[in-house]
Amino acid sequence: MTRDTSQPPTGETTLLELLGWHPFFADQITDDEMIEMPPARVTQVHRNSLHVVGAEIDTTIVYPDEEITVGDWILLNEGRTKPERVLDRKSLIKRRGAGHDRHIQMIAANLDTSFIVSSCNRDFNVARIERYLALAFEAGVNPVIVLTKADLCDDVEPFVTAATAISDKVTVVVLNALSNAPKHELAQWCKVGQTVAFLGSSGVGKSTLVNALTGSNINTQGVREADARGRHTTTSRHLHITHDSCAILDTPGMRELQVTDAASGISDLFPDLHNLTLDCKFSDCSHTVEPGCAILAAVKAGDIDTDRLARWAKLATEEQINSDALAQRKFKDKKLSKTINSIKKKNRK
Ligand SMILES: Nc1nc2c(ncn2[C@@H]2O[C@H](COP(=O)(O)OP(=O)(O)OP(=O)(O)O)[C@@H](O)[C@H]2O)c(=O)[nH]1
Ligand SMILES: [Mg+2]
Repeated sequence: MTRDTSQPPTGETTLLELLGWHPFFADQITDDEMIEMPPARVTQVHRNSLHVVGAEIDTTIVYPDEEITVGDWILLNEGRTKPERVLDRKSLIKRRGAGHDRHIQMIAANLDTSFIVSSCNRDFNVARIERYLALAFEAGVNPVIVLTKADLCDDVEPFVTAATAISDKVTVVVLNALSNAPKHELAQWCKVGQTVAFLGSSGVGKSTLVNALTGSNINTQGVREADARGRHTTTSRHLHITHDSCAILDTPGMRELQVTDAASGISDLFPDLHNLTLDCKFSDCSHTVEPGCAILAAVKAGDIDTDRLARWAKLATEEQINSDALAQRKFKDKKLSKTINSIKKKNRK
């Protein structure tokens, strides 16, 4: 925590507002429930516990049966020891978890803006930024690309040009995270009541940006000289609450960012390619050999950047494989639980 939450906030802002409380959540509970089951926001998730903060609440509680992620709003039980209810989420950023079962890993809930951070050096990678953007679009979270280490770069223009070309729906900001720039350059997304997250590879400056916005002193470490890679300094997600601006989530650099259940996010990111696929003769066109393929026709006419096309194809194929596998697993789980229930029923007779 970067704030002593037992102290009332200054001015008209309530503590719940500083935490990101919003009519969307208030509409889900009655006045009586608000008193009996006080709302609190999950600021950290551990294996067996959650850290939650609310009005006069700043405590660790047990992890319930239901899966919960950082940024969730919960209603606490009377003893304030466990969640009674998880409120519906305004947004949810998720990816395919590690392992063979292709389960979904929730990264953060109820974000308004995700700052996708990359530095103006060898870390910069359009395909990786596109992955983060697809996840943000899918979640309905506003993405902003933040290019750091401008002070260490002789010419930021090629980085800015490449980042700006990714999507006309995304703003690009270039700055020195160690200066005063983050406070004013990111101010429009960091108003009271908003929740923002910093996402990106290790070493790009996510914690440095959190420090710049909150005035705190989260641990940061230099990157490896040889390849500009970070040292995975931040090891868990932590939602920081500020006195006078937004709630800010710092995240560890993600080694692998596999997309799943993100078809509409990918379409939002590549709307031109998605629209072309609708003109293909066959609805299951693979865009490789089929006659009447609108994508192949556009390639032939020189209307498409083939590198971008290859990135889209890779992302869309990966999404489909992961989502199909997930749907199959869900189907199998459903079948299994049906079988178990019918055995239980028989045994009861
Ligand atoms: N000169 C300069 N250094 C920066 C800038 N942003 C970050 N750094 C430095 O880069 C190193 C890594 O920054 P961190 O903030 O720890 O990076 P991170 O993204 O949080 O990394 P992980 O926690 O490992 O995911 C630190 O030494 C920072 O001081 C910048 O804009 N300019
Ligand atoms: Mg960090």
